[in-house]
Amino acid sequence: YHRIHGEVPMKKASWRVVRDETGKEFTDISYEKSVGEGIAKITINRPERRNAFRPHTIKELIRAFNDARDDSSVGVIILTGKGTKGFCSGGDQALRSSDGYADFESFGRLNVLDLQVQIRRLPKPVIAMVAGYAVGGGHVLHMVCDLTIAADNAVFGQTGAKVGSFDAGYGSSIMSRLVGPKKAREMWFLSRFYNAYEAEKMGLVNVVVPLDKLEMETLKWCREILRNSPTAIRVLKSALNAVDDGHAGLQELGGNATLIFYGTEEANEGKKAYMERRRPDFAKFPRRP
Ligand code: S0N
Repeated sequence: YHRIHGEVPMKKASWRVVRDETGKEFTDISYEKSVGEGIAKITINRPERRNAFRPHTIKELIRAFNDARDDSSVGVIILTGKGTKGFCSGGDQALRSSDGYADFESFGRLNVLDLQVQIRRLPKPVIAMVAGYAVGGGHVLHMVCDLTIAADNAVFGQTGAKVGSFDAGYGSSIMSRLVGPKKAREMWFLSRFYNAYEAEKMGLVNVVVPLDKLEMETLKWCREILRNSPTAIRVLKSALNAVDDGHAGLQELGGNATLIFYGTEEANEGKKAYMERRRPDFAKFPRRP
């Protein structure tokens, strides 16, 4: 097997900066694509606040993720935080108001919930590359990613019960799936922090690597994924989420079945017959056991 597939190359990526739709640079994030490879990297860029997000940060993240989804040359997306001290420390507490988080508007938002759903439904793998703190809403973000590669300085935890907030959506249900119901209660009720190795043992992260190897290891995982069938991965992601995501999960999985069916002669016969104003002839297609 290895003789056929060989090792993935261990080389640095060459990153090209992507600007927003109007040609301006993003302010709260940076968005890059690797030259000649199908990897996009989205970085929360507020290191002075341990990469806490404000509504504007989330709006930019949503736009970058949309672009990465629509770009058919991208096969895998890395989500990370600027610097080595924080992946993301959750919502910016200085901006928390009585109706969510408010930055440039007179009302608050919890638009990070939209981002969580977007990552979950995005038909390409999203990998959280975590150095430093992934806490509060930042911890939930790494949990909704498909895979997490952690540096050995990473710290994981929920702070909600300490700072008067909670995520009763994915932040609770996905955590319970990942670490089990007892451990999830421990994480939320006690607001403890866990180091990278404890997180690995709990099933919160896929692998722990030395900080200076973090990006290289993440690239290795990306390249391994990129060698594999994009359609298989697309269907698998929706299948792995389907039960937990209920109707929305089945819709995503079902949409993939339709997408694949459209590529068959059988489906095409239905469309062709309609266009040619004749009765479709499905008799030639096998009724498989
Ligand atoms: C991350 C921590 C542990 C880092 O500690 P460290 O290394 O000692 O650094 P600090 O000196 O504490 O921090 C450096 C500077 O960064 C600022 N800062 C850090 N985190 C935040 C933050 N989240 N908001 C605003 N500022 C932050 C510090 O203030 C400091 O600034 P200066 O240098 O000016 O003093 C430590 O910083 C820490 O514990 N941070 C707070 C973590 C936290 O409680 N996060 C919020 C948790 N809640 C959420 O994320 C909710 C998310 C959400 O949006 C949501 C989702 C679903 C449903 C509900 C909600 C909801 O919010 O209600």
